[in-house]
Amino acid sequence: MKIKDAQLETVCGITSRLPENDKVEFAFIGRSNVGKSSLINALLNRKSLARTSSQPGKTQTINYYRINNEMYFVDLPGYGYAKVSKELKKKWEKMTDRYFRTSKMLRVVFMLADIRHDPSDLDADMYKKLYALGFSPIIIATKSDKIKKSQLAGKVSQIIKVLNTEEGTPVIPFSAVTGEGKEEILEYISEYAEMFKG
Ligand SMILES: Nc1nc2c(ncn2[C@@H]2O[C@H](COP(=O)(O)OP(=O)(O)OP(=O)(O)O)[C@@H](O)[C@H]2O)c(=O)[nH]1
Ligand SMILES: [Mg+2]
Repeated sequence: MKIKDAQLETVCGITSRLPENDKVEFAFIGRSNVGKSSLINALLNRKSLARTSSQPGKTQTINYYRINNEMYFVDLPGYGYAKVSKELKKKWEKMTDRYFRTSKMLRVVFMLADIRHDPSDLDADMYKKLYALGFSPIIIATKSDKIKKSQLAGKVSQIIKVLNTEEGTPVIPFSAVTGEGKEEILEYISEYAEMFKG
């Protein structure tokens, strides 16, 4: 897929109404700091369209990036790890939960997990919730540049095991540093965009 145009179109906070988009949405979810915003930048060939930080808890709103006037990438606040108050974490959780439950145009969820670590209970709960809502999340194993090639297959199996993913769920190793996995993810996106086109 060729990215011709990408721009941040809508930003929603805790009390905002969600936009009524008429184009398909692809969402990116995962623990704070796992690399959601970095993945979006990598897919769009942009350095810092989506704001990133080494401090967990950077993305605090639902950010809709309009791509080629045909779809949206939706960046979400992370869960779990951010060093912010419990109350704020709860609010972000409510906000993303409301998005997953009510967005009419959300078609595909990419769920990110750091390739170095076993997914947490929060990750497993998120995967289950998304599945129960009718999504079949595609798993992205992020920061693959941080492990040795020889560890890759084992780490991927571990993610599949701990998340207890449904048969056939793709798990794609990805690195925002080397670009590993980027083309494969873009291929999924163009296939789904075609499939869900009006
Ligand atoms: N080595 C390496 N670092 C990465 C990669 N992806 C992201 N990072 C780093 O991880 C940190 C967090 O990245 P973000 O993209 O801001 O993560 P996020 O999931 O959007 O985080 P929140 O918005 O806080 O939920 C930043 O310091 C990134 O530079 C990667 O593939 N490899
Ligand atoms: Mg972010």
